[in-house]
Amino acid sequence: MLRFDVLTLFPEMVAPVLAQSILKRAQEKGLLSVQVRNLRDFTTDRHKVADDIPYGGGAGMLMKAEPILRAVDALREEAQSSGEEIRWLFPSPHGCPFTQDYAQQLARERRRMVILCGHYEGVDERVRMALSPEEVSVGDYVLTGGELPALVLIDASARLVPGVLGDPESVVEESFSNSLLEYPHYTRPAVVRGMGVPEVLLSGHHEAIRLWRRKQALRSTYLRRPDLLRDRVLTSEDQRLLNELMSEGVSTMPMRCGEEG
Ligand code: JDE
Repeated sequence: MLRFDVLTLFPEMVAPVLAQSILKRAQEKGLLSVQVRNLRDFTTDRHKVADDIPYGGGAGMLMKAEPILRAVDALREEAQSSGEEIRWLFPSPHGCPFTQDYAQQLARERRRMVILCGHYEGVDERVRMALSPEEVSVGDYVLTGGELPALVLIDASARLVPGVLGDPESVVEESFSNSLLEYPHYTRPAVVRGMGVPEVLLSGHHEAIRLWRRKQALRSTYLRRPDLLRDRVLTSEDQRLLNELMSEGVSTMPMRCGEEG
């Protein structure tokens, strides 16, 4: 069972997402367990203050160290009494990049994983000093807090736990796990606003379908993420399919990403 605790000032940013769809079912099946805990419950003052202004001045608020460290102590005691070990995760733009391999590693984790969600402009540095948590970044941008990254870590790892997805093949075949992008998919009806379905997919010819899909995956990867192709050793089949694409003059598509161009 994959086990997460999320420590957050905003449990309502996290809990409702876990109560939907595949993550909900994974918990019902006993394959995933997530406890969302409110950091405000670990404040000691009457007004339950969890943030404060930075020493030295400057804009914005910081999360106070003590409520977080009290929550950490409570979790440590809880884990100790049940003989569990803890892996501390800290979503942050300063962290190591979260990748599919990283998700795979979390999916195999036997320890309890506690995700500390920072907020505001950051967290008092003494939390890092006391805990040396594993900082993990879900991308090179700044968010308002660690709650969305926490959900990203849980979602990306939970779906890799055997039994969470219906069809185990869908995990193996898809993008990144075999470092090619996906081939195009079609479902009924056969014609949508005048657009048909590639003939081969209706043929029932399994080997032809497999080759078409492989070729389309190579085409899509070549056009959108050529970096993924450069780093891999091609099988002779992939080499042949790529050669076919080249001699067909693989039709290029303009790529527009973010605000560039
Ligand atoms: C995680 N990619 C982005 C943000 C933060 C200035 C403003 C805010 C120390 O904890 C945090 C956590 C977060 C939320 O996570 C992300 C993120 N992967 O934004 C800050 C830091 N500097 C601090």
